[in-house]
Amino acid sequence: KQVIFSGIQPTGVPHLGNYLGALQQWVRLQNSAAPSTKLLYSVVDLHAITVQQDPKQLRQWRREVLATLIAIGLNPDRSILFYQSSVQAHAELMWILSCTASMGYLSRMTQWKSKLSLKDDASPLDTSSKAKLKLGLFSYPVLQAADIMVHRATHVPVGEDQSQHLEFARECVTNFNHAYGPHLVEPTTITSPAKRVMSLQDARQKMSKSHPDPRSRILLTDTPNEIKRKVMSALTDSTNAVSYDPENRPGVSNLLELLSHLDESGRTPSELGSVYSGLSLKDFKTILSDTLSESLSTFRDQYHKIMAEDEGRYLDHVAIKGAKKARESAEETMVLVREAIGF
Ligand code: AQP
Repeated sequence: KQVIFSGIQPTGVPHLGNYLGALQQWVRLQNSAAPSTKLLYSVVDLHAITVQQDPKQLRQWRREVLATLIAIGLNPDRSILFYQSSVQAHAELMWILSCTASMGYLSRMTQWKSKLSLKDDASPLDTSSKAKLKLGLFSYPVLQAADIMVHRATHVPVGEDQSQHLEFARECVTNFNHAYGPHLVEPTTITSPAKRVMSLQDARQKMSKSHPDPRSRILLTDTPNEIKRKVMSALTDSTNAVSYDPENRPGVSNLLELLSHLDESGRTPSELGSVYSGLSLKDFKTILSDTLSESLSTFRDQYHKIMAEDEGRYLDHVAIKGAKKARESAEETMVLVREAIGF
């Protein structure tokens, strides 16, 4: 049986990178799935607290992210939408997997190293820097593995930045099954054509919710004016012409890639580079910002409608219903796991 699982952190309003890299694929999978396929999409709030969050803000972001999932087209009657912390089995399985997970493997994770600002060849950290590092941030991929395995997910649609974590999740399955028998399922990673959407302010960094410069990302809720301001101030280079050359012109190439992901006729970035080669950067950016505003307008309307309806606690209702179904789904696995371990 096919089971699709993925998650998004409630660390802010989702941006275009989240959408093109993952969320859009979640909707496609929902809409093309066979009736027997189980789909679970989680707002992974346990992951969000690996960095300290303001409780009021976190509660608000959870609602906003849940509203986003519905506004992009996920149907709570078809896909199970839930807050991760409502299903305790995620944390329980994480502990169990921790007992067979390799520290050495975890310490090689690129995301862990980048949070430490470590390069591959960096020297070891001193004692005071080590004291500031939190265990949760280090063991985050084990929780991610538990999220996937607790629902026996066969397919996990994520952005390319998560590939290494999925590889680790498969390693967790192997370790557990080797120790206790073949109870956990090995998941397959599904990546979107937009594998990695880059920052508007630095085309070598991925677009991210937590980057301090808000101009580096387009939020799905941005108004046409905000989109225009951000696109116009996107960092390009001193050549006032359009061409696709990711090596030498990363800024403008990133913008062409964005346009290509939104292009209804499916033109590649390099084809679009030729189509717009006669334009100034300013005119090209205007076309991109108009296309973005247009593409996000239906989402924006839906999102505001859902948030307005929330006076009637619509989102709470969705979350309660989703948590109940997700708990049932997780419990099916946990019964097998507890039995296999000897509990
Ligand atoms: N720039 C990106 N390009 C393509 N895919 C992306 N994803 C995130 N950024 C990009 C994918 O979006 C899904 C949800 O991401 P997440 O919120 O769980 O975590 P993240 O990868 O850590 O995203 P952010 O926006 O960078 O959050 P912060 O700043 O809080 O760390 C995932 O499938 C991810 O691959």
